[in-house]
Amino acid sequence: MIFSERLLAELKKAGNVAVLTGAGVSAESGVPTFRDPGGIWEKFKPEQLANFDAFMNDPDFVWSWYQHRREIMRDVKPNKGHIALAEMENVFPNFNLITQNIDNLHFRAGSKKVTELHGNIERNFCMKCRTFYEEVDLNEKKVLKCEKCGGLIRPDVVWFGEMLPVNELRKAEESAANADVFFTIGTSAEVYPAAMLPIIAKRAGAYVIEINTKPTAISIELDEILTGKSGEILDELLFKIKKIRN
Ligand code: BJW
Ligand code: ZN
Repeated sequence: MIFSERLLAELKKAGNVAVLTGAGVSAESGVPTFRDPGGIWEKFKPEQLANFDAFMNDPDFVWSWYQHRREIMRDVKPNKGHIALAEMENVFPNFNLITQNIDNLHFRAGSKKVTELHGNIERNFCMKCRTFYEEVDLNEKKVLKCEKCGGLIRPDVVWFGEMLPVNELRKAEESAANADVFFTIGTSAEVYPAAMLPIIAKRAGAYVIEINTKPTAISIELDEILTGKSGEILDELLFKIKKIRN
């Protein structure tokens, strides 16, 4: 991949770099994305299963769906993209990694500061008394009940119609507004408010780059599009960055 002179110049001088990642970043690890054809979301749309009403209508079904996805996520490894992003934390004075992903792969790749906008699939909590349950047996295919109050236990992820965690969203918006360079990587940019972040960065004067295998809902608003797999592109980009920032 050939990177533009402009991109390299921006990266050479950047103090504040922010990155928004989506499911595409984990695709090369083998985690299915939400809106690409052929995935586990072909039969059930995210809007149908990732919401409160679906859970209340059939908690066992939605719970077993999350257990199935936990199994997939447990068995995969971070890819070159996650690893490059973890290394970038050490290169730029202020590097903010914001993710919509719930799969823990950024942490497992070594990133220390990660802002998780849509929660984390490894955590669960009681809907009645909010007791947290970090580890659950993946063989439990029926929804679990709280040991303290008998309430239903749900995954600590953000469903459609639910608020994003306030502090995380605020941090993400601040990082976007303060960024010199902003990357939006492996996300279709169809789900709000996360999809606003690249636009916030752009309006505040950042140089905004998209990395994706195909164009997205916001591509035309951005400064530069790098088309291809994020694992490959980020690995090459990190190599360049290390050279120019030496
Ligand atoms: C590759 C690749 C490779 C593949 N390399 N790239 C404003 C306007 C309109 C609607 C709204 C609005 N504000 C709020 C809404 C409503 C709603 C919303 O956005 N709806 C839209 C669908 C229209 N938003 C919400 O409800 C949010 N809450 C909220 O706003 O609260 C306040 C409020 C409430 C009520 C009314 C109004 C306001 C909550 C959103 C929660 C999203 N939750 C999910 C599920 C999480 C749990 C779980 O996983 O089960 O989060 S949905 C799902 O989508 C998941 C993802 O994080 C999210 C984004 O998906 P992502 O990551 O972009 O994945 P894909 O599959 O879409 O894209 C993958 C991309 O990768 C593609 O582009 C590929 O090309 C690319 N790719 N391989 C590089 N190797
Ligand atoms: Zn409880």
